[in-house]
Amino acid sequence: MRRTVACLAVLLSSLPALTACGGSDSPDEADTEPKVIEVTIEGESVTPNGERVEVAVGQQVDLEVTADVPGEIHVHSSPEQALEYDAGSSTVTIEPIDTPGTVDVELHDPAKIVLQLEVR
Ligand SMILES: [Cu+2]
Repeated sequence: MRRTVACLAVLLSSLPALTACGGSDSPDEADTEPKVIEVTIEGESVTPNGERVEVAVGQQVDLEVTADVPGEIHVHSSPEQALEYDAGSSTVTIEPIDTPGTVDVELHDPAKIVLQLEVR
């Protein structure tokens, strides 16, 4: 049963390249896992600092945020996403982006570009 579910996910993510189902070491399978990126916000200091990160079209991105005060992360996808985080450690999820391109992930207070997602 598990295998069937995994297979379906691979099929959905790799259309229209319909490859044979059943290969357990297909590289496509990794792309269905969420991308996890650590983000640290301390006053004016934000890490990462505008770094480019490649993600697949349709791939979920989880940001593990550690912050000194609560705030909001803006994802300039279409439509835009506003992700609130708490003080301390929390995880926020960027919904999968369906259009290839570069998407800025930023803070407005302080005004910083945290990441540029290269969706391809
Ligand atoms: Cu913004």
